[in-house]
Amino acid sequence: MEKGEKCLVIGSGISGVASVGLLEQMGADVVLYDSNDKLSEEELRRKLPESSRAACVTGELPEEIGRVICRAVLSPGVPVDIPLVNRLREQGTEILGEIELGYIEEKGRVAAITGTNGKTTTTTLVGEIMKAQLGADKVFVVGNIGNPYTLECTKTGPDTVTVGEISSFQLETVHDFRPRVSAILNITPDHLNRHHTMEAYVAAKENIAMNQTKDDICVLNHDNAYTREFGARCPARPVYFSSAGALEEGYYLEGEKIVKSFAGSRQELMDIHRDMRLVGLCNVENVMAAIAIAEGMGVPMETILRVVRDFRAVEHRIEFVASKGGVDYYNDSKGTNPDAAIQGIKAMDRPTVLIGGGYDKESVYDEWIESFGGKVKWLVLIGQTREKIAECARGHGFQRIRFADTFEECLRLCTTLAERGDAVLLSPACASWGMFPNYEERGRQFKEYVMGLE
Ligand code: UMA
Repeated sequence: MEKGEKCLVIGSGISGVASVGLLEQMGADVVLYDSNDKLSEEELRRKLPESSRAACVTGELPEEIGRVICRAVLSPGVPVDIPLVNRLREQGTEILGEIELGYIEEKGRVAAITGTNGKTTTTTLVGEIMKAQLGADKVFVVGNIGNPYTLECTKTGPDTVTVGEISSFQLETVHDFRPRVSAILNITPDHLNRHHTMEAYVAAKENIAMNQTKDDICVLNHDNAYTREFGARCPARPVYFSSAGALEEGYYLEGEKIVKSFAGSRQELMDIHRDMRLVGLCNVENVMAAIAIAEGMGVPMETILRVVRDFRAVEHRIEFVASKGGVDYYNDSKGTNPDAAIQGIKAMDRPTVLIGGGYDKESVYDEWIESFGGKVKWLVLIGQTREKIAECARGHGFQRIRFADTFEECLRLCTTLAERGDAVLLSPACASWGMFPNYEERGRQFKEYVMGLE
């Protein structure tokens, strides 16, 4: 980058603020812009360190600023087809995402994980495995998990590993990003309000491997039609995992055992009950993917299995909170789409009072409702999508529905409805936006309420 190059950062969330920092270190002349006109320029300035010289703009971006911008860095939440971005693209401004910007400064090896569900658990587990091998100071866990890549990339070196959880939003704006090992854990409909079509969503996910070559590895789910088929045209060497049946080559579940099979040699790696603290088939898949990724990154199997054995659930992902009055409470606030929420229900082994609803991402709820399979006793609905979900549930013959106007009312209702021996599961199949700033806050409020129960 040339010194003094005019760069625009769109979005003043954690990615935007970190991008400003990196661009300034790179010598750029930066404008931080946020389209939210409820934010003042002063508020944007306060998000930046005092040393920053970036100009701050909110609301409409004046045309004279737009015209002189050479590069625009998009925060993940900024759609690539809004008028401002289209205008910049048309005038020849380079458009890149925060992940691509971080990658420019990457000096070590990268493992990158995407997929509709399981990303956070798999990324965290791979991060732990890499730390066990290299030491905590040589591993950076970044991306959608909540830690911007641009905050960490300048600390990388030839002996470091970056493990990235990369969302489809982030993959729309990569250009040269090339992980040594990539993974697409699964693809099911999600974020269709942003990507518009399933084809566009799948294409964004596949970008994770677009710069890879046969010297690299792409770990894929053999049980998912999209990812299985991608293996045939993937530029990297595909390595499959499956929880549905034996594979000639790959990692798979056979009875209670995770098995590795390559070049005619079969090895039983671990027992999913005895050697795993995570619950649910989705987590068996996450563990298989993590094993495949870590082996691809050159970690000895002995180290991998040692870490897997000790690894506990990630916060907000089918996380056991507490048992109160004979009722088990589970926080699956990260169940932000129907497919993730299906995994949440599948992991329950008792009658369940389920909390659903939230922000409308134009999802379809039929499969989620069908997965209730007699296990869900009551469905307590909140948020923007509650009517839509209720209508869908009734259409499937499920009538035990209650509405709540606030989260607190919802939690009180759940404690009344749940009986000794039941579970209460927060797994809403919707994003939290509208009622909460993010799913973490929704999960935290759930846990706080549960811990306060007698
Ligand atoms: N904004 C604009 N113009 C727009 C849209 C947004 O100016 O057209 C502004 C908003 O007013 C706001 C800012 O952009 O001030 C927010 O930017 P952002 O939404 O990109 O939020 P960040 O704080 O930078 O967080 C992002 C990811 N957010 C999203 O993808 C929506 C975080 O993922 C991620 O952890 C973080 O970068 C670090 O990489 C969250 C998420 O919900 C967890 N991800 C989705 C998911 O997991 O389903 C994909």
